[in-house]
This record gives sequence, structure tokens and C-alpha cells, in this order.
Amino acid sequence: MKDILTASWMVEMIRTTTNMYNHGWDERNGGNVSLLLSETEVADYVDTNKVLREIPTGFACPELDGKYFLVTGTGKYFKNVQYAPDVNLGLVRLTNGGETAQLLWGFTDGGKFTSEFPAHMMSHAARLKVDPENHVVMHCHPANLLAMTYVHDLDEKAFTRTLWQMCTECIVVFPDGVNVLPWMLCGTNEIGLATAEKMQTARLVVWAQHGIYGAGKDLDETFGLIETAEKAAEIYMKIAHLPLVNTITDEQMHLLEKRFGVKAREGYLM
Ligand code: 2HA
Ligand code: ZN
Repeated sequence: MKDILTASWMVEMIRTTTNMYNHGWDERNGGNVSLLLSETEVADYVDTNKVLREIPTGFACPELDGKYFLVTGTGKYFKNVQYAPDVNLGLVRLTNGGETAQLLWGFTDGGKFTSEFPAHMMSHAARLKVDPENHVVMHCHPANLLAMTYVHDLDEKAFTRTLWQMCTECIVVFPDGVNVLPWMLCGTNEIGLATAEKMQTARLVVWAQHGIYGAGKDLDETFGLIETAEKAAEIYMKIAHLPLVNTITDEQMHLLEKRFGVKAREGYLM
């Protein structure tokens, strides 16, 4: 067996969670990340026949049966991942229709996966239906996006259009826009189902007064997606209280669509 800490996906996970912490998106135990891995990717690093523990998930997700995930732990601080990856991260395989997670590596202090595991797994299943290349679900608490949910209309079209207008690259990076959930109790199957439903039409889902979920093909891309939306929200929070003199017009948005070969969410531009 090769050293799991040298696996490219492990290195990326450690770098990404560290970077998220450094961006101020993951105070204390805030945030969680899950990365879908293939059996071939993990087979060089763990004995897939050696299950360390079986952990009930509390939900069913038959679509993900047999799939492997590297996931952050409940109550764990992103700040600490780089110093003790085997305590703060775990590698699990779902079985029993998604109702059981078999621990293959990590959570060495007896811990388990994030409290938001339902939202993560249900979101993976939802994204895989529309994008077979999706591997990552990422949740965090970026300050400006969160702030925006206190002062901006939570209507998805209005929220998306405002973000698109804040930086030229937004419509190119997230042409499908952002979906928004009202405040809901976190850590539950209900918010998991609601998030997954929103994930069918966009890769970004804002949880009002809480944070954001992003999904994408790899850690870098998903980080960049949230980073771009957060930058737009930051600009919004800098200008929202000032008289608006200029904006990016819908006509200009259409030029961006053409130039970058993207299609804005149906009905979101005039
Ligand atoms: O686990 O971010 O939503 C920390 C969270 C819960
Ligand atoms: Zn959270």
C-alpha cells in the first residue's frame, strides 16, 4: 500500500480545506467538504476489504451505493486538517442502499462524518443525474454572501442577477445562477432533500443566514465557484448603500454569453 497522505486527492483536500479556512469561510467547525472517489483511485492506498467501523447515515441513497467519499468530520476544525488529516477527515464507502457508511480510513479519534452528510450525499446524487462529472460538494460560511441574505431579496432570479451584475466574470462562471433556500434547520434530512432539489438546476445553493453549497467536478473548480460568488457578494456589500450609477446591462450579458459560449439560466436575462 502507498501512503494515503501522498495521494493527489488527499493532498488537494488538505490544501483546499486549509485555503477555505484562510479565506475566513470556515470559522471553528464551520463548513464541510465531500469528494467522490473511484475504487481505482483509493485501491492503492487502503485495503478496501478492511472496514474499520460501520456508521449508520440515517438516510437512504441507493444511487450512491458502493461509492467512496473522502469527507470532513463532524465538529472538526478546517484549521486543523493540515496538522492531523487522519483525525479530521475520513474515507467512507456507502453500502446498504446508502444507509451505512463503512469507514476505511480516518476519524481516528472515534469521530464520524460531518453533520451535513445528508445534504452532501443527496446533493451528490442530484448533481450526478445532471452532470456525471460532478465529484465535489462543498459547504462554507463566506461572510459577504451571508451578509447579503440579510439585506437582499431572496428571490433566486433577483439574487442571481445582482451577483451577475457585480463582476463581469460571474455569468461566465455560474451561468446557471444561484438557488436560494430560506432559513432552515441545518444538519437534517429535510434541509438535505431541499438542497438536493435546488442542486438539480444550479451548482450553487445559498442557505439564507447560514452559508452556501457549491458543487463541481473537482476541488479547485468548486472552490473557484464559491470564491467568485463571494467576491460578487463582497462588491454588493460595498455598494448596496450607495447610489447606483452604472451596472452591467443585459445586453452586455448577452455579449458575454456569446464570447464565452455559455447560456444564462432560461428567463433570467431580458
Ligand atoms: O458543521 O457548517 O452547517 C458545521 C456546519 C453546519
Ligand atoms: Zn454550515
